[in-house]
Amino acid sequence: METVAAITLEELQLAARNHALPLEALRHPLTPVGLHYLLVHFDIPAVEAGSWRLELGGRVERPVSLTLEELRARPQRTLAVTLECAGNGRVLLEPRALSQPWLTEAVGTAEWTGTPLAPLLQEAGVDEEAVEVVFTGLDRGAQGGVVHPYERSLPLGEALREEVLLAWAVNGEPLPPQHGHPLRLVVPGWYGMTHVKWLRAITVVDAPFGGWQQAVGYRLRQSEDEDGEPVTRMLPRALMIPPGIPDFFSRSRLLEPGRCVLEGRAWSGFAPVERVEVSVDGGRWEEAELGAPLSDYAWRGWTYEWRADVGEHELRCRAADAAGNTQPDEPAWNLDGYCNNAPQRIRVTVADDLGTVVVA
Ligand SMILES: Nc1nc2c(c(=O)[nH]1)N[C@H]1C(S)=C(S)[C@@H](COP(=O)(O)O)O[C@H]1N2
Ligand SMILES: [Mo]
Repeated sequence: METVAAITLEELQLAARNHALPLEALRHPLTPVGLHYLLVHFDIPAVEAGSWRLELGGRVERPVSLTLEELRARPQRTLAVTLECAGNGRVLLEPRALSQPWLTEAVGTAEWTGTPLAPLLQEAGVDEEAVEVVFTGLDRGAQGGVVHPYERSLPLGEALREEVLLAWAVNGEPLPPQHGHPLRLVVPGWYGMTHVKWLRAITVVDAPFGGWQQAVGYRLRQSEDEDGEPVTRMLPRALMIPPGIPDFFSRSRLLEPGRCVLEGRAWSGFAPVERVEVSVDGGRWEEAELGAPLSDYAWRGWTYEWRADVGEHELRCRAADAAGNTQPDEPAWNLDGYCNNAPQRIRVTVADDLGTVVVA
């Protein structure tokens, strides 16, 4: 049996609310919405659909208040975007931060439909002193002993990128409650925390935003008294659909010997994925075949032909992007457990008669 330090009741409570992508769902290029990973810090807020408005203000010449109908009447764009939680891999760090205890599969890819943010900001007239844009959700709670709404900022230059959307639909349907109904921010390439759900306000500011989720949360630090670097874009990662069939409790895999086409998906928020490799039993990394990416901001499929022989095996996969980012063999530790993109490992028992296999 494999263990990590004992899971606390609080971690289990978070894990039961926030679910990951079942790995077999990697077979879908676009993740069906119910299978997309989910992360909600506080509660899913109650939204008054009739009176909801988006307030855009702060350091702009012409603040605006928009209904959903007004937003939907604006130019529309649909983009396939891969979202991954920055805490993905947290539970595999030692010692680990007490938070949502993700393994490796806090990811999903969907087609988000909305209106580009940049023209809205330009129409409102951003002041010369503006440096950041703050996005505020309707949800509130306490974290780190501080009560606050969920809110995050982006540097002005990032907020003005053409692919940044205010989205009201996912995979062609209105956003469901858990994914941000009625409107969420989508910032392709960035880790999940950036994509603020249940958006109620967008505020242009002339000084760096100091809210908890920005100044304390989502920073790579070794100790409490460090400021740390902010977490931004997704590091490369490849995931594999576990081959064969699972053992119920351990979820280790059972497979008959012979040719087995391993398949999975790989993404990076920095640059296109240009290589995926597979290693069997700690051996040489061998190149997988790449499929076409769904968009500039979404994962691409990969396949690798494995000759499975009878015995116990461990499979690993890893991705590298065109900017030179790779997946390290060992994760880089940080206090809050972000950005652990160490390679996924899958144990497989290969046997002629699966009915006789006893999983330890
Ligand atoms: N308002 C609000 N937005 C939020 C969050 C939240 O708790 N509240 N969680 C963030 C985090 S940490 C992640 S990883 C993504 C998850 O998006 P999803 O649940 O749609 O997959 O939403 C982000 N946006
Ligand atoms: Mo997250």
